[in-house]
Formats: sequence, C-alpha cells, structure tokens
Amino acid sequence: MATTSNETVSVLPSITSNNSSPPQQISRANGATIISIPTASADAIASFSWGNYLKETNAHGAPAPLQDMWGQLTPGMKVEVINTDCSYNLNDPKEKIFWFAYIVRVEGYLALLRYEGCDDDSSMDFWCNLCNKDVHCVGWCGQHGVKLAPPRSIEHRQTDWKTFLVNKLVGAKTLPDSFRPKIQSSLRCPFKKYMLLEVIDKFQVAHMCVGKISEVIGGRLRINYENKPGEHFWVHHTSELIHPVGWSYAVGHKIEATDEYENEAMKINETNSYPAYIATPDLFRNVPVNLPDDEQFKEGQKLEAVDPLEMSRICPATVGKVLKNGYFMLSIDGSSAEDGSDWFCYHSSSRLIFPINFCKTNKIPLSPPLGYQGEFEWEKYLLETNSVYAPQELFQIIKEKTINPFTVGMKIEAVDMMAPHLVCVAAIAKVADNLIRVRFDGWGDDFEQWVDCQSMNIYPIGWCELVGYKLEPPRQTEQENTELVKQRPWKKSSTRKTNKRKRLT
Ligand code: MLZ
Repeated sequence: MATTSNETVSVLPSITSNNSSPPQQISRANGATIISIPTASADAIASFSWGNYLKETNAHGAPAPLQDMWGQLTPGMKVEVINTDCSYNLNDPKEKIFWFAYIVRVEGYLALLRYEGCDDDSSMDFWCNLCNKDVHCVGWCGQHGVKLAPPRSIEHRQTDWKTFLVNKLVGAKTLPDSFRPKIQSSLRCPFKKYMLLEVIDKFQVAHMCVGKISEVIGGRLRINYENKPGEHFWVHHTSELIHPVGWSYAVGHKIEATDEYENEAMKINETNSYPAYIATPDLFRNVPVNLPDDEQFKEGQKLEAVDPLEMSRICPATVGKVLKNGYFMLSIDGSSAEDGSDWFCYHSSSRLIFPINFCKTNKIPLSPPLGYQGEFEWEKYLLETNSVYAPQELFQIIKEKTINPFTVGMKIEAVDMMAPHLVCVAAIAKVADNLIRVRFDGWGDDFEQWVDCQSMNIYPIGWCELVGYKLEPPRQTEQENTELVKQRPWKKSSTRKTNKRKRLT
C-alpha cells in the first residue's frame, strides 16, 4: 500500500522537539530469556546481535517464508519505528516517541533501518525485527495519537521537517496492513498447556510415553513425561514424534504406560470420544493412513536414512517391524541395537528416508554400516545381506518433489535435534535434493545435522526474538568446542554401537 500525502501530513502536527534528556532505550538484542536451560554463558547471550554477526561473518539470512507474500519488503520501504535517539517526555517517561525510517536491507525477520533525515549517513542504522510491536506502517502514529520526533543527532539538519517528510513519504511504500495478522497466523498453534498426548521416550527411542504439555512457545511444545518426574522433551507441534492418546495402541507401537492409561486409551479408540484434557487427533500432523498394500514398506527392505541419533550421517537402513497405518520401525545398519531398543518409528511419508543410491545421485557421503569392510556398493551389499531394496515409488521425496529454497552459507536459527530445547545460531553447510545440512556456528562437524528443507525445526533469523525463545549464540572457538566434546557427560547407551551423540537430551 502506498502512503498518500494526506495520510502523512496528518501525522505531522504531533512532531515533537527534542531536549537534552537521556536517549530512550529499546532492546534490540536477540534472545529474551524465557526458559532456563542455557548452555551458553549469560554474557554471550546478552551480547549476541544478528546485525553485528552478519557484518562480521559477511553473511545473509535465509529469507523468511512469508517474504514472497510481502512483496513490499524491499529496500526503501518506509515504516514508523520507535526513536531511540530522543528525549523522554518529562510528563510521561514511559511514553514512546517514534520516527520514520526506511528499510536498507532485509534478512529473515530482521531489517536494517535508517531514520528519515540521515540521508547517506549510515552511522545511525539499526537492526530491528519487522514483527516487533514498535514497528508500524506509515500513518499508524497519526491514527493512534503517538508522537513523532526526529532523532536528536539529526534534528538540526532540516529547518522544515514537514516539507522534507512530505517529499520523502508521498507515494512511498509502507508495510502492508495484513503484515502482523499474517505473522500471527503463521505462528498459531492449536495445542494448549496441560493437554495429554503420546511422545517419544527420549531415553529409549523405540518406546512412546505419556506426556503433558507444560509450555507452548512459538508453536513448540514442552512436554513433561508423566512417568519420569522432572524430565521433559521439546518438539514442534507438527512433529512426527508426538501422537494422540491411543495412537500406540492403534498402530501397535510400544508404550510405557500404566494399565489405567492403556484402558483409557483403548476406550478412547473404540468410542472416538476425547475428554477435554486430551489433545484430539485433528490437532496433530496429518498423514495418509489407508495406504494400499503396494504403497507400504515391507519388513527387511533396505533404504537410506538420516541416522535419527546421529543426524550428521546418512546410512543404509532396514525396515524392521511394520506397524499399522503406514508406520514402521527402522534400524540403522551396523549401529542399531539388535534388541530393537533404538529402532526409530517412521511414517511412510517421511522426508528423511530415501531410496538406495540417493546419496550417490546427490554426491553426498553415505556412511557405510559401522565396521563394514571394503568399498560400499549397494548391489554388493544387497547380495551380501541377502536382502532387497525398497522401491523408489514408496518414497515421499520421489512422490512429491519440492523446491529447496536454501543456498550454502545462509544463516538460520535451528533446533539442535539432539538437544531439542536448544535453538541455535546456524548456517546452511550443504544443500542436496530436499535436504539441507545444518552447521551450528562454532560447533564441529559431529554436530551437523541433515534436515528436510521444509522442517519446522529451522527458522529465519529473528524467529527467537519474535516468539520469545532463547537463542543459543555461536560457540566462541573451535578449540573450546573440542575440549567440550571430550568432556561431554552423556550417559552411554548400553546397546547402541559407537555413535557419538547417542541419545536425545
Ligand atoms: N551439552 C550438550 C549440548 C550441546 C549443544 C550444541 N548445540 C549445537 C551436548 O554436548 O550435547
């Protein structure tokens, strides 16, 4: 929407003059500390700023998903934003004063802004989250009776600000009206605190547990384990690792639960009626359940898969037990425990399983089974193991080709899937078909993770600030990092063979 001169002029009478009181401060730092599970020092968190970091690393952020819709989010677009270089109103120190600014650059949800009147002077440029409640379309201050005043440092540059602004603002583009509602709806989450559901057991991934939602932030759920006091697990609400009450019973998955729970789950399955405290199936990720037989994976079939417990590797894997509704258990060849305790449940529509030779076709390394002698070739391996491969047509990534919008080097905020309470500063290290390889800044290769480009565990920069989640800044040095890996106090998984990060934390 272009602003008109009328709209603009109508806000001008409230332009106020500065005096010499101290400048008003707003927090532009990322990572409001909402939860208390930090691994980074408080100093590092407080001092991390995406703006400075992009400059230091000469990097760009991956575009925010809604950016296409916001065609207007281009350099030059005007906004009204809080003025951090102005006096307090002495009668009301809490009153916010605004000024006009325009976008110099957009990175994720963040924009580099320059106040009107600074001209070519970039010294006052500042980064701001476009979804911040102190950024509005031009005309907003006028409509809401909020004062506008030029920054003190440039106040002397114009004698007639009104005419200056009319010239600058007439016909200029400003934020679309629908901007904030669109963001809000993209963050909407149907789950509520205290709802009951089934969640993967982070200590034994072949099992499910009963969990209760204890917090919802930015569509991410903190789920407390009912059978493990003090233990919890964070997932996105569309995650494949959570299911409605009764799911385990319905598909034949193992669940650790009381007899009382199992009885209730069975009853719910039969009657399809859910008490209010139980999350209903319609809230969960929707997957096709009635797959015809020829679209089902079969026990013993081989494929390639991201190792769910060491996500830096893509490995040969085998379909284990086939469950109902398109689900099956998968074991990673050479790594998984023979007793099946670390087999991972996948749905046939998963985008993290691939037909054999996927890695070869995409020129990315396939990690042979641990201990495998000689060069790994599928043809040879199938003969050696007397097995068959899963046909290409079964795989979602073949059925539904998607555009991977990422390029190497783009910065993002990404969940560490091995410690999913952490959302960290990260970058795209590789792109292959539907996959991206996420590298956590300052952390070594072992921490890298292959994730789907549509994953809900990666976010544009500025997401943490937007939803109020703590952002883990880059680890300071690689050396410090190596020391940390050496000392890492992970509990050893008794059955899984030799992987480095063996369990979810
Ligand atoms: N201390 C935990 C968390 C590491 C977090 C790394 N995130 C990129 C560990 O060592 O697993």
